[in-house]
Order: sequence, then structure tokens, then C-alpha cells
Amino acid sequence: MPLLTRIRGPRDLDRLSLEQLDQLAEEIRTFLVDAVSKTGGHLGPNLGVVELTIALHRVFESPKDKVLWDTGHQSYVHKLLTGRQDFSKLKMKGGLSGYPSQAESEHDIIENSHASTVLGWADGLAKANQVQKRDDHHVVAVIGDGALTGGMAWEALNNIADAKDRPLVIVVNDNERSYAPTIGGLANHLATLRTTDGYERFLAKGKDLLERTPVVGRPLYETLHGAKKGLKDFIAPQGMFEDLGLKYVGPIDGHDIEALESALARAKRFGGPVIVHCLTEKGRGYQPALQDEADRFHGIGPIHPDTGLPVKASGADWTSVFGDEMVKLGQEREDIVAITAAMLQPVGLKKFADAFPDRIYDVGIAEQHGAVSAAGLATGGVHPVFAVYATFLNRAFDQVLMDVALHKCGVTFVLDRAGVTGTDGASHNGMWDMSILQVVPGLRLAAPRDADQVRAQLREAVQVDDAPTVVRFSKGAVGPAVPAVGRVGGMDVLREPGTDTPDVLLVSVGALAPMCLEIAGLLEQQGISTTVVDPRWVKPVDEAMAPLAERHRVVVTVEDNSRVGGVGSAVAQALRDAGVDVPLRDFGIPPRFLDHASRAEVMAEIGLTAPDIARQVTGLVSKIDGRFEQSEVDSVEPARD
Ligand SMILES: Cc1ncc(C[n+]2csc(CCOP(=O)(O)OP(=O)(O)O)c2C)c(N)n1
Repeated sequence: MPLLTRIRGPRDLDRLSLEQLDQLAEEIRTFLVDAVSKTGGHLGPNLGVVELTIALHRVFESPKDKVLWDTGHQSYVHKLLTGRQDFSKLKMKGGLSGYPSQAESEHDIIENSHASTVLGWADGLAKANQVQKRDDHHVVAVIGDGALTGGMAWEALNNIADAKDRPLVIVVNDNERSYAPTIGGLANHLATLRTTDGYERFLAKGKDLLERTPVVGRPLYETLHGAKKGLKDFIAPQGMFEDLGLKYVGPIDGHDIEALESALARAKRFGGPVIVHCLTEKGRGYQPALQDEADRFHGIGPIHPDTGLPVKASGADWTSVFGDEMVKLGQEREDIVAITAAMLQPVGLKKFADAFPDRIYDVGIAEQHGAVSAAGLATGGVHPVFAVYATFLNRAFDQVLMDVALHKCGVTFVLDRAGVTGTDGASHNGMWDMSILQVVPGLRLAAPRDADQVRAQLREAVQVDDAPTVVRFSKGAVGPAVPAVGRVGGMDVLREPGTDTPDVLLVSVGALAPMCLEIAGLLEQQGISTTVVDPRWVKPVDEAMAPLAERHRVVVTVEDNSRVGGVGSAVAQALRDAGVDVPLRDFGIPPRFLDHASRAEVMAEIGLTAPDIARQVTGLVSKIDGRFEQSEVDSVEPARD
């Protein structure tokens, strides 16, 4: 009789025997492999936390107690145990989110999915419990050894440790990996803890042994126990956490439900901040994941469940174009080094790392540190290329501004997954970079439109040695080359208007070039002549932009970035500064958080499609010169599939 389908909420776990809990764990693993192989998602991390999640929900009473997940990619089991078992549309429009989601469940609290924040959240929630005297409410935060490499986690620990009487349980989910094996001194420390027979276990064993020794036994045990810290460090070097003032429990076998429950129950009773160190295995129970050296199936697309092989062969993508060019640059220039924040493979730096193992730095999930360290590297005479997802650069804004730009450091930031990414939801869209970076003095920002431009602009970027440069590109497959038909200033002309008195100047940003050409085609059908220009470097605005704009009746900008403060705003400002009064219309992402759905669905929902934009531009032209009837404007929008 299957158990999983009978679990409607965490309290249904209470009446299960240990044996049944083990059966449930097995059912959950089967479910995860079956479901996630169809939709794609974070398989490896979830396979690793099955027992841990069961134990957490038996010991704590969610939602009264707050069970918090760092990053949230490992919350699928939590979803299953809190009434969400329809995974058929995981990460798809209308289906379950790939992360915790307040809209989905009262059991979900944090949905940011940017790593290393959970301890800050836990600190705040524990303070709120204390200040409101809710003594029977608990806060438990689960953080991976990877997320623990982030500075924010340590800022929080510093605060958490300050209040000895404020209960807070921190579960370190130690699987020794971020995507790849976790790096650094902290990882080494955890490894020492992992391999040492825990102090608690030593004491238990010792007590047992000594108590069986008449006369000297008991007093000796007491003396040993009294010696406490020195002895503890001798037996199990848990010093770092305990020195901070945090009770340390562990290491615990993270796949032994009974041991987990016992440790968590003790931690819950403790009455102060306590760390429960759990050892888990990423990809547990699924051979293809366990055999995947790169990342244990951290995040996958649809796969054949029996083999773990992808259903669709992946074509050339933006990331690999960048990765291959980096290897060439590395061969040509010994001063080029690369940085990743715990995402070597996803950002395309694996080949570079293999070719130049002494010139790659994995800094951990530490984007801020990565940026400052890059400033140091540049000041020291080399040229760092820091490859990072666009959304995660948000973390390092101040460092880009105050360390890299203010110090005129030649650092190149390569922003992968820029623009709408879709299925990972609000937090993963790279839709802020071109706004926040606009304000950075001296920074130059490139938005390549195709693979050739990625290569060319990366090369241009690493030539700049006295200012930050940024190259941003999209997620997924890179389309065919979009050839230039001319050049104005530093800008590529992608389409000439075919008249000396053109109507529209369409400024296309990055990967949206094919869509912009389609818009121009639709406009032409309406008799609206259009120049399409790709500025290539969108910051600073090219000096040729204003004179070019002046020759048109309307300027239209199209970007996959927030409309607020993005390229459109910058172009508008440049035109104003130059005294050019041509009306400008800027198309981009509205300033709101976007629900998860496919990229195409999101783009359609926010009106970033060729027909939508063409229709609006037709309306605008019509308003300016009264050329069209409303029915003609409406007709620009062909029926959608
Ligand atoms: C600020 C930030 N940088 C990078 C990432 C991408 N990322 C998601 S999960 C992950 C690894 C997390 O490792 P760990 O915390 O140990 O969890 P595990 O997947 O091993 O369970 C990374 C780097 C992120 N979510 N947030």
C-alpha cells in the first residue's frame, strides 16, 4: 500500500513507524526520479534531503514552526509532504514553482532562491518570536555547505551567536558539493568534522565504558566532561562553531531518520542557537546522478529515467560560445584569468579550467568577494573575466561600483542568463543588470546579438584595462548569425530603411535582433520605413545615436531588461542631452516580478513580441502623422498560435 499519496500534510507523518518512514523515503525517491525526469528540475539536491525533510517535518510543527530552505532548490520533498504532489507542470506556467512559493503554501516562507540568505531570515524570525514572547514557536533553517560559503551566511551567524538564549536551529546539509565540490577553508573544516567521530558519540561511548569500570569510572567521566572545550577540540575539532558560541551537534547521518529525529529533537529543546551538522549524499539512490561527476544532476532538463541521458541533445548555446572563446583568449594572453562563483560548468568555464588550472578561481557562492578579488587581480596586473549569471551580479553591485569602477580596474564581467529566463521564476530572470549598471561611471556594457558578436565583443572587452566591461547574453540556444548591412559610429546597422526620409529608428538590444528585424518587416507591410540598428555597446550610448535618431520620425528601443532605467532610458537621455526631440518609445520588461513560465510565454505576457510591438509602433506613427485608421493599426497583430 503506497504511503506517499496518503500524506496530505506534515502531521500525517506522525503516525508512521520507522519502517514505514523508510518505505516512504523510497517512494519519494521513485516519485522524484519519475516526475523530474519528465519536466526537468533540481533532481540531485532533492534526492539528498529525503530523510532530512521527513525528520524535520516530524520534529517541527510547520507552519507554526518555520522550516526555511536556503536557496530553495531542495524543497521538492518539502512540497510533497505539505500537500503538493502534482509535479506534472513543475516550473511550467500554472504548475508548481521550482522553489518555495508563498502563493503555493503556508509552509513556504522564503522564495528568493538567491543563496546564503536563510540564516538572515532565520535570525529575523527568531527575533520576532522572542520579542513577541512566542516561546512555543521554533525556527529551523536548512543551509547547504555550498550556501555556507556565502558571506551573508557568516554575517548572520555572527548575529545569531550573539543571543545565547534565542532558540534557532541551523541544519547544515553537508553533501560536500555546491554544483561541483565545495571549495575553501570552510569546506575543509566541515570535512574535518565529517571524518571525526563526533564528540557526542565519543562521550556516549566513553561514558558507557567508564561506567562499566568500577570506582574510577564515574569521577573520571565527570572530569573529562568538565574539561569540555579543550577536550572537545581534541576529539572533534568543532571549535569554529563552538567558539562562535553556537552549540554543535553532529555529524549526523543524514539518511538515518531515527538519528536525525533524535538530533533535531535535542536541538529543538536546547533553547539557544544550535547547529546540527547532517551528512547527506547528493543524488542519493539514483545511479545516473551519483555517477555524474560534474554536478550530481544538480539541475537537469528532461531525461530518460533509466539512463539519465537528456531527451533532447543540446545545441550550441551562448554559454559554450563564450567558453570556447575563453580558451582561445587564454592561449593568446597569459594575463587572462577567470573567476566563477561556484558555477564553473554552468557559466562555461570548465574548458578554461581544464586548460589553465592555475588561472581559474572558484570563489564559492561569493559574488561580492569575486568582484572585489577581481579588482585586486586587475590591480595586480592581470585581466580577470568573472562569469556569473546576470541575476546574481545584483549581489555585487556595490563592489562593481566602488571597487572595480572607482579604482578604474580592468575587469570583464560576463553575464550569462541575461534577459527573461522564464521557468526558474521571478528571482532568476536577468532583467536588472542593464538598469543597475547604467549608473556605474566608466563601465562599458556590450549586448551581443549572436555568437560572432559574443566572440568579438568579449575580445573588445578584455582590451579595456582601465574600467569595468560587461558582456551580457541570453540563456539557451544561440540563433543564426545576424549580419550587419552597415555601420554608423560604433553601431551595426541591421536593416536600411530604403528611403532618405525613414519613419522609425528601431534600436535593437542583444539577442532581440531577430525579433526587431521581424518588427521592421511587419512595419514595412504597413508602409512604415524602418532602420534597425544594433548599438553593440549599449553603455555608453554611441555618439552617433542622436544624429541618427534625428533623421527619423520616431525612435523605438527594444530590450529584455527592465524598462526602468534600462537602455531605452539611456537613449532617451542621450537624445535629450543632444537636443534631439524625436519621440521615443521604449519596450522592455515591466518593473514587476514575473511568474514562472516558458520564456516565450513570459515574453508574450509582457508584450515583448514582434506583433505586439509592431502594432504599438504603428499606432504611434499614426498618432504622429494621422496616417492610419484604427482598424489598420489593429490589423498588424496576426493571430497567435
Ligand atoms: C547568490 C547565488 N549564487 C549562485 C546561485 C546558484 N546556485 C544555486 S544552488 C547552488 C549550490 C548550492 O550548494 P548547497 O548550498 O551546498 O546546496 P546543494 O545543492 O548541494 O544541496 C548554487 C551555486 C544562487 N542560487 N545564488
